[in-house]
Amino acid sequence: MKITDAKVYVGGPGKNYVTLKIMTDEGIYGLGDATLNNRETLLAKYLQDYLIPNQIGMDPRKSEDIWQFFYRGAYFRRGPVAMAAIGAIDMALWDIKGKLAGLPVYQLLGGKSRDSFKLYAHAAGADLPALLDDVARCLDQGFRSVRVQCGIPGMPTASYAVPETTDHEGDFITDFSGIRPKVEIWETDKYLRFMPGALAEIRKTVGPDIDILHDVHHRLTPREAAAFAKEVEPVGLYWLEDPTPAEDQEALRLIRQHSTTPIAIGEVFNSIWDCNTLIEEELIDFIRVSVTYAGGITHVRRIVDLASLHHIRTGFHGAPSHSPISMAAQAHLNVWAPNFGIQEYLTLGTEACDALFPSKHKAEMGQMSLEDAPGLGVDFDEREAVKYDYNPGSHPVVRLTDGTMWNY
Ligand code: GCO
Ligand code: MG
Repeated sequence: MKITDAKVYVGGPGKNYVTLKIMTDEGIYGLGDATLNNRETLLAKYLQDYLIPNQIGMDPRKSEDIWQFFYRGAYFRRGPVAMAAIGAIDMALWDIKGKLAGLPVYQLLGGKSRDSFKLYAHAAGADLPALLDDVARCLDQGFRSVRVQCGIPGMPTASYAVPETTDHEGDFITDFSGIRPKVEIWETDKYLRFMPGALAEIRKTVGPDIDILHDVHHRLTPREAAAFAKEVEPVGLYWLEDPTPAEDQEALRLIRQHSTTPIAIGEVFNSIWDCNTLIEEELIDFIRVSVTYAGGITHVRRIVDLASLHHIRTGFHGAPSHSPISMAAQAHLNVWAPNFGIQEYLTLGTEACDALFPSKHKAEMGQMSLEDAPGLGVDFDEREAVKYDYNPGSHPVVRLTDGTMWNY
């Protein structure tokens, strides 16, 4: 069996999804997602100019050897662009493998450990009453686990993932007005004074049975994060996410020494080498990698296995940047993983998105379940794809009040 060709498409409804389609001489094709938020065209170029020409003629069943070829063979290893490209190829090869075997991918991983798995939603508000309304909206939709982000009183702009106004709608992280980012101003002191009380208020409102998650988005120093994690212990958070910049694995030691609040980290990690210290020293509770940014099913499975030796559960990244293809790849891992924790889920299921990526997988009442189709169980409609083009966008950047650049 041979790979005969591969194509890359960029675009989608409200998102620049980067979709890879690998064709074979047996008529079976596989689909992968290489969407890297706000850097999408780089992935298309990298795949088209370097990886696809190398793939033609390879046996698609040798997914391990192909993974090693692109990882070791690149010499300049890792990084988000390289790993998302390998990730897309790897997903597509598992899709092909499943279709060849006539089995859903989870069966190739070891079968189901659960029939459906828990999802968490995002709630945000420009102030606490608006946030509580948004939490109520998530609970009405059936979610029992909600990530909460709140505007901080006195902060001159909205903080991470929070809308400027109380009457917002949709995904406001990426700004599609152009490539130049808006500037958010961050004030740590105001955040540290306000957020613990807000989290306590949310717990009082929702009661003990709802999982509350909160994302600090890399904004604190290790000492500040340790103090914050300790202070919010009575809230009983499901997790505190990215308390410090993720590239410093050692920073988590201080937080761990001072607090038992569960810590989740890893959405920006590209490989096992970004989280092996965190996992082996048991400094975190949830690993947040994604199949797109961390090299596909082949590599993420290794991270999940290492984590399972250390009581660490999965909590894969699922921001709207992921297409239904990588969300399905993660879903197959989620129904299998003995150490599954939770899955981030933002409603992808608009009519336009469903038309572009037809699938029968179901996400409802805060749970996701998989249809038993061979492979990943998601298709890609090329007639729909021609409706979309690349649309430049950006995240905000963050500065302190004196102008110093800070972490988004
Ligand atoms: C999350 C993340 C995202 C990122 C986004 C960046 O927890 O969902 O923090 O919202 O900000 O993926 O592109
Ligand atoms: Mg996050």
